[in-house]
Amino acid sequence: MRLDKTLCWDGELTVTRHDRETGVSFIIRLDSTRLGPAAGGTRAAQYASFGEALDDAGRLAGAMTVKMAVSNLPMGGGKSVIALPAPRNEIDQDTWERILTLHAENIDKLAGNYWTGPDVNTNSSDMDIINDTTEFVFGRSAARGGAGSSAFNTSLGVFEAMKATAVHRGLGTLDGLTVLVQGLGAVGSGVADLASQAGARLLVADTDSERLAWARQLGHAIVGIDDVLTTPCDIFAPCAMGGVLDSAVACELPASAVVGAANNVLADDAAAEILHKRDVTYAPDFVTNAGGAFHLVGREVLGWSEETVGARTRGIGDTLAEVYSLAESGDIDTDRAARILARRRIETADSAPRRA
Ligand code: HCI
Repeated sequence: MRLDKTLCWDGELTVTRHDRETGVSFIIRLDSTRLGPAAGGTRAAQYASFGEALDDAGRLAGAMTVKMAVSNLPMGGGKSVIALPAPRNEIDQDTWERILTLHAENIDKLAGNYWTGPDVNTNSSDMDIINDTTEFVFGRSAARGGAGSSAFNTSLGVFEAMKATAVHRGLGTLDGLTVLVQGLGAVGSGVADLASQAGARLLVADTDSERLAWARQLGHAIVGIDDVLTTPCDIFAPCAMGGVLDSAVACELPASAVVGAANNVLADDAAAEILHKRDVTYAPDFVTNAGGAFHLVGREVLGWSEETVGARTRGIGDTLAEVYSLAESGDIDTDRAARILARRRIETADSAPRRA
């Protein structure tokens, strides 16, 4: 039997469902429950094929596994994809609520082995709707007893990662450095704010004209979306979609470092190695963007105060320093080094899988 390559995935479980009425396909992938129940957000997007949606869910679930492990959080990795038949903004509220409810039914059947949360195109209000059907959801609104949006804390973690990376590179503080932020959504705009307050010169790119007007008002310089990967800067911060750095881009990127918020920034296996050879410091995305997980898991599972969430998020700088040190001593790329640290944590965990 010849298997489709998207099915050759070494995670633990894939659940799929199709809804004829809306034309939506649902995918939940549990990459690993070794450290605890699999957790990871629900992404709603259009995909060219079901295979691409499966592949995306698998890669994103895998990123959650290493993120939780390297961040020392007692959760595994999973992710959901809701593959839409039309752009999200063309779906009316009743249809959207039906979609979320069907997704919530699927989550509920997994009986706590998978916990969802907000991701691209889903927010706290959507988590409230999911919570009408299942309890296994992070990031509900505060009114519903949830921790709300994790965007600010994610931005804070990326900012800490930028500071640690600048020090590692011998660039000192962010004051006077040029930071290019790609994507001014909730997380990217927060990163731009924090870097600007620290004295960085901001270059920003987005497809949305309102967001660009906001940036212009703050005095940031605008870079065209087609020029992002060829504009010189000290730190490139990809905060939009993943997959922006393939090998060809890695060969040319005119930056000293890459420190962003997007999940799965690297588009192929060789990109990290190429950046390493060119002495471009790559801060692994699953280390830098863990602030969201600290906020959600910290507040909702571990009972942390805001202060503890803040302290653990600032610790992202220390984790990165560990990654850089391991990469240097082994002359390996930073993505590999961070995966080694994650694997160590997974391998030294209790042999019995834990439940919530
Ligand atoms: C993320 O890191 O992608 C968001 C954090 C998160 C953590 C747990 C469940 C859903 C989302």
